Amino acid sequence: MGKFKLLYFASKGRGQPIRLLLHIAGVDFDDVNVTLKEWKDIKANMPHRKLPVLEVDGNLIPQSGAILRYLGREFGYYGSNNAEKTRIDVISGAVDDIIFLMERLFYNETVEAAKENLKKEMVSWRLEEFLGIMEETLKENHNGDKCFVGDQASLQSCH
Ligand SMILES: N[C@@H](CCC(=O)N[C@@H](CS)C(=O)NCC(=O)O)C(=O)O
Repeated sequence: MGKFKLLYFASKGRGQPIRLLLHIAGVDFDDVNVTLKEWKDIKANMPHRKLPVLEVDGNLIPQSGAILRYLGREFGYYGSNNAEKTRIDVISGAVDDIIFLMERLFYNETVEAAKENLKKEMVSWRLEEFLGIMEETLKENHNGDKCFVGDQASLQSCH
């Protein structure tokens, strides 16, 4: 297997869980920080026209969730049985929900009033509810004394 190359912007966002997983798996990789100027030139050639993209052996893999699961399967961070894999997918789904909301807050809401409402909604109940669900979920495994799934870190530990 060739060296991995991660293309993303110089921010945490959807690229950071992938960086963290590559680090905890001890994988040597090129962490390419694409500038907005460079992005304009390469966007048309990127699958799904979005970043992150993981390049391996000449193949370009888009979609952060697919990349994380690919690396999880490759390096043993995607649970050890179907129940653990499902638990990882469930937690990743909850994280996706909150990321979707945050993206609306930071990037898509152009009208200031709408932004303010969204901020209130986010802080007053969505975030609180999300953290409550995460706490419940953590406690389901070894009473919250270890990690979210099984006995070791898995791909969703990187979110
Ligand atoms: N579902 C995709 C979403 C990717 C995405 O929205 N990427 C943003 C940055 S976080 C992007 O590439 N924005 C630049 C653009 O759309 O031109 C994933 O999880 O990878």
